[in-house]
Amino acid sequence: MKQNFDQSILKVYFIAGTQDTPSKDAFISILQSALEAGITCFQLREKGENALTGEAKLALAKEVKALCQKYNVPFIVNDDIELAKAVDADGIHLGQDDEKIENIIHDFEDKIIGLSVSTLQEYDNSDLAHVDYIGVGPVYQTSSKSDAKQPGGIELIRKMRLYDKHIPIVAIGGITSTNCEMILKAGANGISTISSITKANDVKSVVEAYKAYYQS
Ligand code: TZP
Ligand code: MG
Repeated sequence: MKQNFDQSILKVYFIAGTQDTPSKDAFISILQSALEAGITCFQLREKGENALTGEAKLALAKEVKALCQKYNVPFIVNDDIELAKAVDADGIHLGQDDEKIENIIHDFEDKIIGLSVSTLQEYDNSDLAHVDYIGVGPVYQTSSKSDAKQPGGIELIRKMRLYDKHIPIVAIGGITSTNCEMILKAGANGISTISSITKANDVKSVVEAYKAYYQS
C-alpha cells in the first residue's frame, strides 16, 4: 500500500498489452500517444494467447517503464508479481483469483496495490487492508477480456460507492469517452479502458475527451 495514495491517478487509467494491438511497434506507438495526450496511469496487462512471455515480456516491461517514467505516469503491472519486482514497477494490480495480497505485501509495502472487485460479495470477501484502489466492473460488455463476468451497468458503480463511501474506485469494462460521464456521476473516481484507446482512430482526441470530464 502506498502512503498518501493520490487517487487522481485513476482519472484516465489506460490498460493494454501487445495482444490488444496489431504489433509490438503499434503498442509502443499507441502508448506513446496516450502518454503524450495525458493519461494519468498505465497498466501493462500482457495476457492471453498472443501475449509475450519470458525475456520478451521482461524487455517490454522495461521499455514501458522507461516511457511512463519519462511522462511521470505511474506504471502498474497486472498479475505478474515477479515481473513487477524485476522492473521495480510503481504498483501491482491483482484479480480475485491471483496471489493473495497478504502473501506479497512484504515486497510491495511502498507500492500502489489495486484489486479487481466485480460484486458486493467479492468486496466482502476481499482483504482490503493493503489495497489503494479497487477496479470495479465490467460496467458494460467488453471484448477485451475473454473471461469477463456479467456487466453490472452503472448500478454496479452506484452500489459499490454506497457500500464504501471512501475507497478509491476505478471503473472498467466497455467504457468510452461518451459513457464515462455517467460512470463518474455514479461515484467512480476514474475510468480505466483498453479498447477505447487501443482501437482509437485518434488516441489524442479520445484521451482529451476523457480528461475534459474532470475539468467541468
Ligand atoms: N476487467 C474487466 S473488463 C476488462 C478487464 C481487464 C476489459 C476492459 O476492456 P475494454 O476494452 O475497456 O472494455
Ligand atoms: Mg488477474
